[in-house]
Amino acid sequence: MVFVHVYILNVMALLLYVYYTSESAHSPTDSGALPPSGQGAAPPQGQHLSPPAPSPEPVSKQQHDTVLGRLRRLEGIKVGHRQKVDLVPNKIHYLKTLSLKPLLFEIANFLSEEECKLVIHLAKLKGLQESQIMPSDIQQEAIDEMDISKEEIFNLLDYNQDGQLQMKEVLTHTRFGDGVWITPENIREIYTGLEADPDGNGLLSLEEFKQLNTNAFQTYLRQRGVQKTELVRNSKHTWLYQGEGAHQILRAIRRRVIRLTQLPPEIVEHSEPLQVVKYDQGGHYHAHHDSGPIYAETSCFHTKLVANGSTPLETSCRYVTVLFYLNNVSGGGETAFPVADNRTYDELSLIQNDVDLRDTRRNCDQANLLVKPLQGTALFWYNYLSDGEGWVGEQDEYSLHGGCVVTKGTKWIANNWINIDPDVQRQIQFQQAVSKYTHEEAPAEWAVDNIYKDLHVEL
Ligand SMILES: [Ca+2]
Ligand SMILES: [Ca+2]
Repeated sequence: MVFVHVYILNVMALLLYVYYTSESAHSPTDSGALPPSGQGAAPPQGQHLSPPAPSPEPVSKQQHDTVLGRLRRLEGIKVGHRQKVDLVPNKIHYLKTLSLKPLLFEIANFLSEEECKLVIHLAKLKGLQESQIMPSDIQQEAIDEMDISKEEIFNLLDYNQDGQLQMKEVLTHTRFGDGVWITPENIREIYTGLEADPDGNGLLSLEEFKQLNTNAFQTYLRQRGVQKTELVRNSKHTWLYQGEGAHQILRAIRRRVIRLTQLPPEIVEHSEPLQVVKYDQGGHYHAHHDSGPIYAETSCFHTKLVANGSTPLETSCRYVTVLFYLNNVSGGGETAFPVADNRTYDELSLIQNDVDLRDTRRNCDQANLLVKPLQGTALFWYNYLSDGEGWVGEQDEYSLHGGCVVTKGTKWIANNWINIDPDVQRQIQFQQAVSKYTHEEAPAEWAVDNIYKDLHVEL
């Protein structure tokens, strides 16, 4: 039910945006729902909503140093730069900078062929599950329970405030969570099927919008039947435990990731297990962020147990992604970074006329950066910027990426995410709590699969 959660999260984020902009004393003539200037492009997924939250009691640099250390962050220098890294004895690896926004590196031969084969083998033994199940009506019910008027939603969507919803404004709205991926053709199909646009001008007025259910688009498509290729992601995955007692190769990969990222071993050791993903021919994953934006109210899945009270906004707090290619793919399956090193990031400009740059079934060829899968190669990038104090800062929106459609053969990858709470106090409390249970019987709620239960980790 992650998608329900993510959907609500985004609606909440939009509402919070209204709240923050209303609070920030613009002139009373401001609508409150729009950013103060520029393109009028309030990011639909709520990025830019508010500055990252200052910790209630800011932790001094000294405290960082004594408890977890300041987080090392590698330097990219410039695109194409190569630096030696010491990962395994008697072997030289090079870290090649692929982009600075996001800070992204490629490491050839990070895994040996045997290691790749073994990870695939272990994943098969474990069994893989569909990464995305068909959406259900639960989402609609959840939204119905929220007290948001149609006018409010319309105003939030109508970024250019012209009283009409353009195609791209509708498309960004439909990108919440793991639902059906909606294309411009779908929108036209839905307008016709639901007679949603009786004046036929291709735009939705407030009156036309009011006639639709909040989730009318998804509901319509589900009722007409949805193929797996029409979902946000079309793959199977499983999780492999990497902690103490795990297979020696999985342990070795974790240690190598620690050397690569130079992040505190205790943080890496208590991050998510290894996710192994299989894309069959025709599989894809449209462009997305691995972890969400951070607002004052945001909490992380992994530190929820130590956080005081619950908050409506949660995300996985994946500071770093390390992605491994486990095989050579016969056709397609590149990793696309549509806006890598773009001058600006603007969610709405990702959709131009009928071309949606996030669509990895159609538009990978227009991505700023494409990485071809090559067995053993690892990609490593930061999903968050630095806060300037040696800790996790704002989300790096440029880390938007997706898996291009596999046109021939099968694609196997694995992901290691390193989870760090942007609130250093909470991360410290989390580390203290988990280390307490390292050598004794942990209460059930501290089992790895429980800490990461919101990510559906089953070990
Ligand atoms: Ca508009
Ligand atoms: Ca119309």
